[in-house]
Amino acid sequence: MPQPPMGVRGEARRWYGGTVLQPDITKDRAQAFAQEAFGWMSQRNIPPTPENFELAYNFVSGEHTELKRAIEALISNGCKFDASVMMILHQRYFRTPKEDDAVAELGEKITRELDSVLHILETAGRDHSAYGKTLSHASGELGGAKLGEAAIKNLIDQVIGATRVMEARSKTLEVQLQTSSREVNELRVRLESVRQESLTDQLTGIPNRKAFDKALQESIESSIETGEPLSLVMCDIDHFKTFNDTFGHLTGDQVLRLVALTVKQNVKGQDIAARYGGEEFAVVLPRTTLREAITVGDQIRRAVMSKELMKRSSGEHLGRVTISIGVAAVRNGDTTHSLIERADGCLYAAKRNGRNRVICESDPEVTPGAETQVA
Ligand code: GH3
Ligand code: MG
Ligand code: MG
Repeated sequence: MPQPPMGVRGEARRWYGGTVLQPDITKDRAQAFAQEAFGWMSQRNIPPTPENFELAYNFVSGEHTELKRAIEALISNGCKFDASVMMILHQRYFRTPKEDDAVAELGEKITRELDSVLHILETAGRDHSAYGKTLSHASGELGGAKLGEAAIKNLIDQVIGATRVMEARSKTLEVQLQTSSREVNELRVRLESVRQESLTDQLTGIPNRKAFDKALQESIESSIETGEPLSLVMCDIDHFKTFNDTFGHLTGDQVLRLVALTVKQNVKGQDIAARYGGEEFAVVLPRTTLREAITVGDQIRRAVMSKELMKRSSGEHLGRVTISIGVAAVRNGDTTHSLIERADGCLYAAKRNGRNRVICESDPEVTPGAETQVA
């Protein structure tokens, strides 16, 4: 059986997701449909991406009747199946699950717009075929029995009339298509910004826990695929409760912003610095060994303690804050949970051993399964 196009992570999970494949379909039938789907795509020069294959498979197998009807209508209208038409169809018939309400709402608006584009394309096809019929009728008449002048004039009038109607229709369709495509683009931009917002921490402006979870999961998958190292750095501000109690929560918030900025400024490229929660920050370091990650962690630690804090409104000196850091590197069989757990174990060892320090999993201070509460 032709293999699903690979290379993009997460495809395997999506492969049959959202389709109408019957679970009891026989292997032979599935194989035949898959081959037919690949043939259908290659005939039309359609790139065999997972989304296109999903469409093609469901079309050739005929199990998705609505999709089949839509594609057949487009074929009979002479529609060219380029990337944008395929994308419209995919969005229309195989939408991914809703992320959250705002994203879902925008997704629905886009789908409605895309529906109207599909409708416009189908109408254009019908108009063209009606126009074609008028022309072929006229040419049939002209090529047949000898016609009188009046009959010829009548035929010409019919063709001119049909051409004018077609011209007006085409203009309207063009305007409709332009409007729809502009709206789809605007919605797409808004969707992207809502998505971005849902992955950003409101207080500090850096990626939030959701973004971190996603980044770590993807980085672990990538590290398994490529065999390249991956490290995780977990940071926690020392005695931050006392800081808040002394200077107030709003000042504490400013410090959180400053620490976030400092962490971000001390990582680069593919590294992802995120707010893990409260006064904790995490950095995912792809292609980075444990040793290198310790160096990055220590740079962050030094940078944070080097900042002398001052209250903007009053000029009051607030001293400095320090952070404790735990570092772990990915191992065979690791999950996000196990990797975070080890880095966390190191972080608590750093707390136990006096704070304002970096501890990694190969350090003797780390006691596996040690109590994570620190006095
Ligand atoms: P340790 O050195 O053991 O980490 O001590 P700690 O006081 O930092 O740790 P603890 O877990 O006891 O307290 C964390 C504090 O972080 C308490 C909480 O008020 C503060 N914090 C968490 N999120 C925020 C926030 O968004 N803004 C502010 N200002 N403070 C926060
Ligand atoms: Mg904490
Ligand atoms: Mg703390």
